[in-house]
Amino acid sequence: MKLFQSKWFSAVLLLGCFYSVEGSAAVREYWVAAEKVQWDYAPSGVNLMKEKAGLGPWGETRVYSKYRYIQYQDASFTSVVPQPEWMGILGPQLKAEVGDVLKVHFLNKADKPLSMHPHGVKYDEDNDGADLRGKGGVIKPGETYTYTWEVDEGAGPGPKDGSSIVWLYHSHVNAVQEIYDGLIGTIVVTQKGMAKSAQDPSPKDVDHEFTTMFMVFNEEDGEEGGLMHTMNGYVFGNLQGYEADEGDTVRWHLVGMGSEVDLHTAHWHGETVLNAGRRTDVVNLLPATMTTVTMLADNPGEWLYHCHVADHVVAGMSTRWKVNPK
Ligand SMILES: [Cu+2]
Repeated sequence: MKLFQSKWFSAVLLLGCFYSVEGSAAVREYWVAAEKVQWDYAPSGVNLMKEKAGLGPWGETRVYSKYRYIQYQDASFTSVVPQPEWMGILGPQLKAEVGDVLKVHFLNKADKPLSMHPHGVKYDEDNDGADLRGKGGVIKPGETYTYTWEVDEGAGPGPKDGSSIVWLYHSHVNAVQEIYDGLIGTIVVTQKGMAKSAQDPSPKDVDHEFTTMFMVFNEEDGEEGGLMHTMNGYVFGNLQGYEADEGDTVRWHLVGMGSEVDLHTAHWHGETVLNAGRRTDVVNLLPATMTTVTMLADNPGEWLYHCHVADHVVAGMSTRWKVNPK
């Protein structure tokens, strides 16, 4: 059943990305809207790591008004492409293989000017999604803009990387505010020749690609109860759904965001990872760090996965992930 669910998810995600060929390049089209939402940092209502400890000051207000990037099936922007549970507040994961072109049709369904600015991929000024000079820098409410991003060699894995790497995208009209709003997501680029198929650019040598963003959202001008120490927008184990089977190869795409408080050290219990050829079980992240590591999930169990910074753990930056036995 679990296997069936994960296959169903990837099929839907494939439907959500329209694949075509122009000349020699594969074009991958996505439809993404920015929308105002209500976000619950702990939808279970409890501390799932230590129930008796409660949610502390962070549980006094759990729901805040946020913005999110939401993926739609097509240009009608009517049916939402469902995301795996573990993606949390992140926008859709835009996937491509080196040599492809990403076309992202952006609709601003929110109440202020917004944009999409990508890291890593190649763009001209009109497709930078930032600054006032390019056409894509400021998209007003109700307007649509199509960003064209070239996934060239410089956007792909380097000699010491695995077969795929992660890049951020985020709104960049008032970038600081909009990242804290929740307008952030990732792009994953697979090495040329390593895609599963023409339609699915995920790397063929891994079974799962999980993404985690470590960031402290600042909801109440620095008041402790509004400093939400999140993994993908969730606190105290409310981030659910990281699950692999014994023997699977798992790729973890890690990103950090925020300010000086955002020095994070992602730590998995139960397994180690390869980080650009080095073996570890802790990966350090600073704001806008993008790191991809690979794990052989060979140790069944339900394991902790948390930031190792002392006061971040206490404030809820932790969850669990699972390796099912064969
Ligand atoms: Cu941390």
